Amino acid sequence: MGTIPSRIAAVTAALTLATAFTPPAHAAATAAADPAPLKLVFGSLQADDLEESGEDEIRVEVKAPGEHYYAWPTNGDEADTKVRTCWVWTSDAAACSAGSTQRSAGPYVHLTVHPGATFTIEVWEDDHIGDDLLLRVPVTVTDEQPRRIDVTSPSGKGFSYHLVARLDPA
Ligand SMILES: [Ca+2]
Ligand SMILES: [Ca+2]
Ligand SMILES: [Ca+2]
Repeated sequence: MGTIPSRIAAVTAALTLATAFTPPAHAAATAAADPAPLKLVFGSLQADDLEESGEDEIRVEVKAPGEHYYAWPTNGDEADTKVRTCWVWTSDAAACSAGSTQRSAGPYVHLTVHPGATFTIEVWEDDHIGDDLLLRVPVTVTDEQPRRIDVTSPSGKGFSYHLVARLDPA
């Protein structure tokens, strides 16, 4: 995929784009009051079975209509991940299983969204030939609270990742 400098540029752009997610026109038109914005809080990402042998090199991206950026790691690189590693961004939102090795995931690019917005979280494994998609989570933001995102790789892929996140009041 892209070179590291272009990834850093993408992350820098994302930091300014993160607040650009806006409610769709119909939501703005029908809401009596402004819908309360929500923030995407990443909890944890656990590698139960790797895509490669040894270590997977992983990153998290977020895509929305007209937007695409690298959410983690924020240095534009990938995180070297051994089997049973559980990356923890936010401990009270994490769901690491017993026997996993918890590691602090450090910072991620924060996203603010409004009810009615849609976005997709993707986890990728860096590869020379073509990066491998480990997880894809489409999210539609609703007023419903609490909003929890809990997804595992489809079975039969030869790898398994478990991502947990939530939407909190911004
Ligand atoms: Ca590898
Ligand atoms: Ca790789
Ligand atoms: Ca690979």
